[in-house]
Amino acid sequence: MSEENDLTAIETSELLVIIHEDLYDGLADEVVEGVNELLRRDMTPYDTLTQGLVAGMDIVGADFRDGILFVPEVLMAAKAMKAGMAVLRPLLAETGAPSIGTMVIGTVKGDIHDIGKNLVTMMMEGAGFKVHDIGINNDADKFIAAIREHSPDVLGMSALLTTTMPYMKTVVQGLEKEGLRDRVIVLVGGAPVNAPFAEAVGADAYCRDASVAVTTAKALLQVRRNAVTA
Ligand code: B12
Repeated sequence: MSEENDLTAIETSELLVIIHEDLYDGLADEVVEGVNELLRRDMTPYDTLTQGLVAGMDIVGADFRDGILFVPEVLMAAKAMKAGMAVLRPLLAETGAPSIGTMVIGTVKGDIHDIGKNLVTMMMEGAGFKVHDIGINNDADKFIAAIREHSPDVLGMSALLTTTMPYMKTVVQGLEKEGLRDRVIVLVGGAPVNAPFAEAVGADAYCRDASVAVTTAKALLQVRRNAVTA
């Protein structure tokens, strides 16, 4: 976005394209500017996130896959994405919803991808969950320690690599060994994960995106609470 551009004069559809391009080019300040302009136009924080940032990251992902972009460029794009997310985070969390449950979330061992996990955290917080984010590259012991510390209703694990996703099973087995498995609802996600895989590793559900994570967590929590009171 060049400095001469007056964002306020641009159609929203075109502004979205500009944001995607700025994200692609790793221009964090410009992405933030674009996000603020969408919000000024009364686009909801959720639509700004999905149509502005996530859609932009999809383009980055496709070009990374096709060998058009490389790690340094993708890192810059990820930084720009995070800068945009930082603007939206408080707005998404600002629903005033009372705390409806607790979650521990982390990316599994060997994996440093955290954008999707951070998005899930933001959406879950926005839905009224208290979320303890234990970050990236977590081995089973770290997940287990966090569960002991926070006694969450929900455990979320993220993996973006086919080489790291099997580690989710190691974590679930660790929980079983420690007698913790039945205490938490286990949700798994990340681009290579799917429902049959979630079942195979002993998770309760696979969630394709952050909003599915919210609805799934709420639904499974309700089932669990009904079972306790029945
Ligand atoms: C950004 C990115 C990076 C950045 C990460 C920056 C960061 N801070 O996260 C950097 C440059 C560091 C990186 C590094 C690497 N990457 Co990378 N990366 C990506 C990229 C382009 C986008 C991922 C992303 O952020 N997407 C946007 C978010 C919003 O989507 P998402 O993560 O899928 O999350 C959503 C859902 O999946 C779900 N979800 C995610 N987690 C969870 C968790 C729970 C509990 C729930 C319920 C839901 C959920 O909800 C989220 C929000 O809606 C993907 C391409 C892709 N298509 O995924 C490749 C990709 C994942 N990377 C890939 C590779 C190969 C690598 C490297 C090995 C490259 C290298 N040669 O070094 C390294 C590995 C580093 C490591 N050890 O982890 C491959 C993986 C291939 C494979 N089959 O395993 C991909 C698919 C690209 C490709 N096609 O080649 N990467």
